[in-house]
Amino acid sequence: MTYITKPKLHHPTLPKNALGFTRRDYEGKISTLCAGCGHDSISAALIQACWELEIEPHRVAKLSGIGCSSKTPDYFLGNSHGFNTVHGRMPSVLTGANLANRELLYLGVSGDGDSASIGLGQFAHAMRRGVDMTYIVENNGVYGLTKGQFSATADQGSKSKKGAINSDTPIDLVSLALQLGASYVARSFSGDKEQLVPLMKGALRHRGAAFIDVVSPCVAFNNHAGSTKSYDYVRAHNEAVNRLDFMPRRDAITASYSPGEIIEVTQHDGSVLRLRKLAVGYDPGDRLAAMSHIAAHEARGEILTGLLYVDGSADDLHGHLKTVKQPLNQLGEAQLCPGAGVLAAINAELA
Ligand SMILES: Cc1ncc(C[n+]2csc(CCOP(=O)(O)OP(=O)(O)O)c2C)c(N)n1
Ligand code: SF4
Ligand SMILES: [Mg+2]
Repeated sequence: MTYITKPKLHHPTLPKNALGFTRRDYEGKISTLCAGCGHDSISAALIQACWELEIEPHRVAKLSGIGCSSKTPDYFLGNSHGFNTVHGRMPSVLTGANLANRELLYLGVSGDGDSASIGLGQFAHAMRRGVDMTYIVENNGVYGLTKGQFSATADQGSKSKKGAINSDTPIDLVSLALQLGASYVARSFSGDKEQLVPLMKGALRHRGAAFIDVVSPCVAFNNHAGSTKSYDYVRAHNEAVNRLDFMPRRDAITASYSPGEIIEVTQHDGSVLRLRKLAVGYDPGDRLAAMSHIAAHEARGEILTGLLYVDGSADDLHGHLKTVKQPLNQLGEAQLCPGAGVLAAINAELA
């Protein structure tokens, strides 16, 4: 957490949206993450998406768990509601808040450790229940905050900063979200704002469980198999400064590529990601086809990005439970306690 706020003064010529807000009005505190961390690029994309959608900041509730990724809601939408929950528990707290007040826009920000390790059960139930939310996982394959242990999304065979090899099979959250019934499922890369901002805008406007897996390189701990050179680099350069907890300054990785194209992105550790952007003619309306498409590309070592699946007519948890439209704190005593007559009628039905 940082207590350092940005200056309130805005340049008078900054463009404003229809609400009269500049992008600066959607910012938060100054980030304390490592320079070049992919998570900061995701925060910037969220700021852009909310500004472009002309969302009133006070209508947003941002919730997160624990991790570098879960710290990021402090760095955007400083005028929105926020709640930093316990590790892996963001989905249940968000579900409760959402059921109590459906008038807010719910944004859940999490990490791969927060959602695929300790919070896997919570993630699964939020998806299958269709909680109306935008669920973003800032996926770096490690527990960044606690110094780089493998998360459940780490590639099998990848090498940690300490030299340990990951022998476990990775969890693909996108495939899981599809299987569990999420009605908006997408994947992107933190450094591809061109793709990420529209995906976020779509998710924020979607009714139901919208999930975006964002591959987000960790500049400090994302070593993988084949990155021996970078492992050596980190070891050679880091030993002397470890005690100071110093992270070498890096530039955020960016990627620009067209639909249908494949791009190889070299991460800070020298490892290479093969991102494949969905082709223009791809039909995101077929859940089963999306699942097999993802699996086929995964078998070729490619990470498929884009809007993988959307069901525009999906209902959400409120629809399933037939809840009242009014937020609970606005209900009067007469609605909350309908009286002995109503209870007697219910009892009579059960007799
Ligand atoms: C109940 C509990 N268990 C373990 C921890 C320690 N812990 C804090 S953050 C974290 C992992 C975070 O990883 P991830 O969600 O991937 O976030 P990142 O830092 O990589 O963005 C762990 C294990 C904790 N805070 N609470
Ligand atoms: S440790 Fe990794 S995830 Fe955490 S702030 Fe640094 S680069 Fe980002
Ligand atoms: Mg992580």
